[in-house]
Order: sequence, then C-alpha cells, then structure tokens
Amino acid sequence: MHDSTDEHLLKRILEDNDQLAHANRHSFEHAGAFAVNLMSAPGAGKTTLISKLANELRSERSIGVIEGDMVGDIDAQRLRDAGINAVQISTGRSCHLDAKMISRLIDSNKSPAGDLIIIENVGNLVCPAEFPLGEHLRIVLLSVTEGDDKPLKYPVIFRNCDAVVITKMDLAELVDFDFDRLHKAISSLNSKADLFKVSAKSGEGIEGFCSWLNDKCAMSLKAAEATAHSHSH
Ligand SMILES: Nc1nc2c(ncn2[C@@H]2O[C@H](COP(=O)(O)OP(=O)(O)OP(=O)(O)O)[C@@H](O)[C@H]2O)c(=O)[nH]1
Ligand SMILES: [Mg+2]
Repeated sequence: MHDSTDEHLLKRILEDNDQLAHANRHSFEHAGAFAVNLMSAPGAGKTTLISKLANELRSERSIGVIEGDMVGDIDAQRLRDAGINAVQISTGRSCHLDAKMISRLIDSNKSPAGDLIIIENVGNLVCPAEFPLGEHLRIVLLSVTEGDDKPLKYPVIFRNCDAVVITKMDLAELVDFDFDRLHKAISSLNSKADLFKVSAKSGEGIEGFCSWLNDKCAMSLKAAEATAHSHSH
C-alpha cells in the first residue's frame, strides 16, 4: 500500500519520464528515425524477431537496435554476430528501460544510426508499460507458451500498445493456446491494437508483420519530413 508521499513521488517520476520521452522523440525525428518500443515477458522472442525483421527489411531500411537488459550484453552481441547494428544498455537494478537511459545514449552520440530504431525493452510485462521512451510505436509480444490469459492478468501493457504479436505459433497446438479467448481479451482491453501471429521458427506471419511495420515507419517519416519542410518556409 502506498501512502500519499509515495504516490506523489511516483507521479513526479512518471511526469519527468514523460517529458524526457517527448524530447527523445524529437531527437529521433531530428535524426530522421522512427523508433519502436518492443516489450514482452522474458523469453517471448523479442531478439529472435528483431533478427528476422532486420533480415526481412534489410533492403528497404537501415536498422539500429537498442538492447535493454539488466546485466550483460548477450542480446546485443547476438545481433551484432548476425550483422545487425546493436547497442546495449545495462539497466542494473531497474526492471525496465526509462527515458533518461535513452536520453543519455542519445547525448553520448552512441545511439545507433538508422531510419528504423528498434528498442528491445527488458523482459517484463509490468514496469515497461509505465515508462515511455520516446518511441513512435509500442509493440507487445506474447508467446503462446505463456498462456492466453496473460492480457487479462497484465492489462496495462496490453491496453497501452499499438500492436500485439503472438509469437512461437509453431508451438500453439502443443500448449492448447485458445485464440478465441485471446481475441476476446485483447478486444476488451484495446480494440485499436493490430494483432499478428508469427513464428520465427517456421516463418509464419513474419512477412505480413514486417510489411505492416515498414508501412508505419514510411508514413511517420514522410509526415515528419513534411512538418520539417513546412517549418523551414
Ligand atoms: N519454437 C520457437 N521458439 C522460438 C521462437 N522465437 C524464439 N524462440 C526461442 O525462444 C527463446 C527466447 O527467445 P529470445 O528471442 O531470446 O527472447 P527474448 O524475448 O529476446 O528474451 P529476453 O531478452 O531474455 O527477454 C529462444 O530459445 C528462442 O530460440 C519461435 O517462433 N518458435
Ligand atoms: Mg532478448
């Protein structure tokens, strides 16, 4: 239970984060980049999907990845080994990335270049939901092995996202994943979220998801360019 001092402090922290996220978004736009915040529970398949989508969009986009993990740089190294430009942020004791960490990376000129910046958040279905980073798009992954009830148990992150990607579709039958229950849960929480079903293993749904993401990126970059153009006149 929080007392009013705790509530006040939390409100301040979230407000400060929102302000910095706003500034980060401007920085991304200034650099001609579209940023995506990829969130999920640990092991849902974020890094694997990033690897697939970098491969799929290689000819159309220059992709940079910011990897968030509490410790180490296993994911960034994995992506670099696959020829993908990736920078690691270690969050230490924090169970999520926050706007300050992204802002520090931008200020140090270590943020990866690219017109599509994918930020892989720390594996966690709770805390990342409350800390926007400056992204243009919020995507939540849910692997079938986690169970179809998770949106109802962790509603905040599913309510507050642009798309839900169901991963590991190749395992859906093995774990009796109930898509009717899932669809009902998602539409009760967030009727605007786009829903994708993919398997990095079989390749199912990867092309459709990547082309949707590419379109979102192209539309946003075009709009940002038009705004910049109108300001310069
Ligand atoms: N069967 C199957 N396994 C998958 C699929 N996608 C990922 N995996 C496996 O799931 C495990 C976790 O995948 P990661 O990509 O590391 O997941 P992550 O969300 O990045 O994990 P954290 O960064 O630790 O939160 C790995 O063993 C992957 O090989 C898939 O589509 N099908
Ligand atoms: Mg990962």
